[in-house]
Amino acid sequence: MKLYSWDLSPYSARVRMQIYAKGLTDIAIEQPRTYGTAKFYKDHPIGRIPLLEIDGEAIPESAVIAEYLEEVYPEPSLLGATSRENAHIRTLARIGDIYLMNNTFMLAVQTRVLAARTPVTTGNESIVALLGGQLASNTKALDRMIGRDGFAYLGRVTLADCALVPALFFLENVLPGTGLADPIAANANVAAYWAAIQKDEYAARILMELHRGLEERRELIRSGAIEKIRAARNAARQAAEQT
Ligand SMILES: N[C@@H](CCC(=O)N[C@@H](CS)C(=O)NCC(=O)O)C(=O)O
Repeated sequence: MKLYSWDLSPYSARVRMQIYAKGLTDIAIEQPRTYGTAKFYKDHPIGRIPLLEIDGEAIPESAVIAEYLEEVYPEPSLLGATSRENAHIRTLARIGDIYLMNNTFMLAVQTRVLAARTPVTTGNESIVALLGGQLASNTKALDRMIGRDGFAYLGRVTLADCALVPALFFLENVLPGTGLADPIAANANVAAYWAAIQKDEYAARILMELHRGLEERRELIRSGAIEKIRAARNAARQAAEQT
C-alpha cells in the first residue's frame, strides 16, 4: 500500500498520525508523482490528497482511509471498546474534519493566506465573517466535548486526535493572517488540550512535518513560484474535466 501525501496537507497528516500511532511499517508514504497533471485529475476525479493506493487503485477521503485502515489493521486500535465510545470518537473526528478543517481551508482560499504574499482582506468580508463565525462557534462546541486529560477521549491517542491535531494546527496558522481572532485561545479546554497533545510523540511528529510543509509553502510564496504551480494545476484540472 502507498499513502499519497505531502507535509502541509492536514487531511494527509491525519492519516499519517494514524499510521505512526498504529506502528504500521508496510505503507509507503510518498508525494503523488502525477499530482497537478491532467492524468492525475483523470485518474482521481476528486483531485485531492490523501489517497491510499492498493494494487494500483486509490481510495480517496481521509475519513474513509482512516476507517479502512482500522478495519484492515484492527490492532492497536485507535477506536474505543464499545459502539458508544466509537460514536464519540467519530463525532470529535468530524468536528476536526468538517467543522474546523473544512472551514479553515475555505478561509485560507478566500484570503489566500497560504497562496499570496499579501492576503486578501477586502472585498470578501461577508464570506470571511461567515467562516470566522463558524470557526468560533464550532471551537466552542469542541470545548464542551474535548477530553480534559491531554487527549481528545479515553486518555490515549484515538482517531479523534488524528483529525483534531492537524485541524488545530491549521486554525493556529491560518487565522492570524485573516484578521480574525484565534478561537483556540478563547476556549480554555481546547487551549489546554492543544498545549498537552503537542507533547504526544505521534502528534509531535506530524506537527514537525506540518511546520516543515508550511516553511516550504512560505518559500514558494516568497519566490512567486506558487502562482505558476497553481496556474498549471488549474489548467490540468480543466483539461481533465473537459475530456
Ligand atoms: N475531504 C477531503 C479533503 C482533501 C483535501 O482537501 N486535500 C487537499 C490537501 S490538504 C488537496 O488535495 N487540495 C488540492 C486541491 O484542492 O486542488 C479529505 O478528507 O481527504
